[in-house]
Amino acid sequence: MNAYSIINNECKIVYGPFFVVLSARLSFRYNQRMLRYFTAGESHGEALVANISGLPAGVAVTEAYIDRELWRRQQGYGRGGRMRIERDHARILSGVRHGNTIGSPIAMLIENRDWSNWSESLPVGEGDPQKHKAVKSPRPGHADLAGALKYNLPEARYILERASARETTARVAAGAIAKQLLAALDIEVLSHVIQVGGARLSRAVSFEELRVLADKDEILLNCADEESEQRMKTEVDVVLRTGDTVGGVFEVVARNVPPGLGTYANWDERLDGKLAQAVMSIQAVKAVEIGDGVMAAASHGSLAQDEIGYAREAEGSATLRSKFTDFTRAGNHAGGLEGGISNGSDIVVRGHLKPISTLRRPLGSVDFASREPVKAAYERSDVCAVPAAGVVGEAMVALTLAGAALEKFGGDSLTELRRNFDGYCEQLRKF
Ligand code: EPS
Repeated sequence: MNAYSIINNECKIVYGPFFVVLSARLSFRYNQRMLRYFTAGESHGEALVANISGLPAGVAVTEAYIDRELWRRQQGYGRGGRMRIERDHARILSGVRHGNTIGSPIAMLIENRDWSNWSESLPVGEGDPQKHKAVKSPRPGHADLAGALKYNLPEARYILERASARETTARVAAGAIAKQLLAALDIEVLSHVIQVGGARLSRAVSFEELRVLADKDEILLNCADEESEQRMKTEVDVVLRTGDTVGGVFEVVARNVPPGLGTYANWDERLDGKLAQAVMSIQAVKAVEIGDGVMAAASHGSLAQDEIGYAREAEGSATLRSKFTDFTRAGNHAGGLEGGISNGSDIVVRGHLKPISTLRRPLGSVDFASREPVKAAYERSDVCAVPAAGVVGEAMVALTLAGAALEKFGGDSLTELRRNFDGYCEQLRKF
């Protein structure tokens, strides 16, 4: 017999002797407690929506904290005119009462202020076709052409509406909830910019400096070193003058993540793989690096690993020690992940962004209708969004770590989660 069926949300593949194994594995994975989230909304539609489900009850959540994260995402030198229109605010519609999660799905709504300029050209109903603003020639590097081919649409308006990085507003709102859960476990997630164009951060930056950056009320390029930040600004000035765009690298650092999140047991359960997918999914990110991954590829094994010591024996010589065990590490080339498992050091994930694909001095393209060569469409855009992408990176890392923590520690209330977490920390201390 060879049959495939979905019964009561449980996937069963029936194929002779494999029945039991496959059935057990699939239903176990399906029933695992999982943090789930998704977003909806178009760049110039009425609003963005974020949904997040699977959080325990009792996590303190404030709209003010979410709005601060949304504000941080809107900042940075090189943003376009749109950011002068929007004042992002997340309105929580469900799942939070009296300042705490209640264990139910959380829904949030973020209005697009720009909608008032688009309500006639992008109506939900049929509207007046004369008012439609078509995107007549696809931009190289944007989703325009691939999307139009895929969805069989004659031009790229609907493609850019959803592919636009405006969508990351909703991810940051969901990430802010995940951060508030992680804060209840003393885990912090922050970011900074380490490169814009050819200008690189010239020195090591402490976690304390990242905290100071996150608290600033004026953000230039979200770089902790002033001299490096000025060089980065010069890179943006050049493209502002020339009608071009510039990319760069952001780094997300997560502190106090206990050793043991994620596993090598199955390829899709590796935490490094999950983090890579989460960060790679951010618009314009073309490479993700964990720790010193890129440099390590050109290095020797003796230099690329982080030697292990023990606090009692290695007094003075050890450089890094987490709060979870007395094992020490001589460095953190691994970016806090070994074998797909967190190892107790800071988790360090870098997102490498290509330059934004909407150029004021447009590149060559083809007119969708005539197929004649033309310049790519230009719509108001940013010329550099690396600091903003860093804040989105924080959100994606926070959501991934919150999911991994909930899978490991479970619990329907924060009290239960914290008890499981504390019990595990006690086990680590006694190891
Ligand atoms: C984007 C184009 C610009 C950016 C936008 C991403 O929007 P608009 O076309 O409305 O000027 O500002 O990013 C945001 C709106 C945002 O909130 O980050 C694009 O095409 O990807």
